[in-house]
Amino acid sequence: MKSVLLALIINNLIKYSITQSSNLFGCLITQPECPNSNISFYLYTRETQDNPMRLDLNEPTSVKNAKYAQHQPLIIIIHGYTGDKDYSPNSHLRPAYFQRGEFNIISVDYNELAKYPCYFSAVTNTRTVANCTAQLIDFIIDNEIFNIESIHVIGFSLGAQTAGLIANYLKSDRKLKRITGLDPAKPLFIRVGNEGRLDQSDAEFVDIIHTDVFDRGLLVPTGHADFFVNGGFNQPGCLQQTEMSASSCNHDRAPAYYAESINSDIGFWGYQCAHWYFYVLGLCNGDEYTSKAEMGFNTNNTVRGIYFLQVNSEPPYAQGKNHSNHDASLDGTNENSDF
Ligand SMILES: [Ca+2]
Repeated sequence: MKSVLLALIINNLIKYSITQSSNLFGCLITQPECPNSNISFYLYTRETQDNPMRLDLNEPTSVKNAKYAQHQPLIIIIHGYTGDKDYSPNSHLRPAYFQRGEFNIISVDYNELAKYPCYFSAVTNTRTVANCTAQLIDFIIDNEIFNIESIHVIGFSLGAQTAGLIANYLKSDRKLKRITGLDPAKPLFIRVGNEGRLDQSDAEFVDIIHTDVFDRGLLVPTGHADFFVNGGFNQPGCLQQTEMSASSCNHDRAPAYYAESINSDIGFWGYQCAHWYFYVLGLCNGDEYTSKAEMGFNTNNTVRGIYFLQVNSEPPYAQGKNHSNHDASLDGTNENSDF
């Protein structure tokens, strides 16, 4: 029996080693090659938001001749662990963008490389996802479909770290205009250097929203502008969630807040504080002498530093410039929260 099992294992290892490696859990570690059959790109415009076009560099005309919205920005969205083109943050962001107006949105889909329970494999695969996304961006710029100034990359969780890695693969004279990191993933990214994760060297402007720093997200600020919502933990309303864990809820609020910011009249305004520890010690507040900055869609690319803000427990989350309910206590409670 043991020899049969061993033969099966060896047979599987040989089979998968031809095109990609896989362990007994079926976790794929893809070959580092682009284009890659496990990484897909879908273009959405307002007109095609329910029927996206596949962009495939194996067929360059699919990229060159795609029906882009002329003279509109290009937003590239990268999902995280267990995600896909229709999962968070795509499900939050695309409808919000198209509610606002016309955009070109490319959703990266690498679901096959990020399946549960394969987190370690998924992290390894992000290098190839970043490489293939960089290849697509280079092609788009080389063929003058978009200029680099009009490209904004947004990644959630593992996708935020992937967005940062794109910088490692773009043609050497190129730097992305803006990367937004939505609660960049923490596991396996705490001890890596900046070349292995999203940091402010990866784009002209890197803004980051932190919502789950005690569990799935990173506490360390690595952008030009880092926004810690409710201190970056215990998002109001998440303890009452029944459909997902509190941590999942906290983590998923980052794309929810960004999506709301796209069409918000009052906006998410944070106030500056020199350090997260100063915030939790209660040394910072949103008084009139403190610098303010808007989080999300409208974040100005000149913003620098660390900002804090409170939100409501349910949509609309934004509280505008109202910081009167600020409470930096570690349990995250404040007058407007419901726990
Ligand atoms: Ca980096």
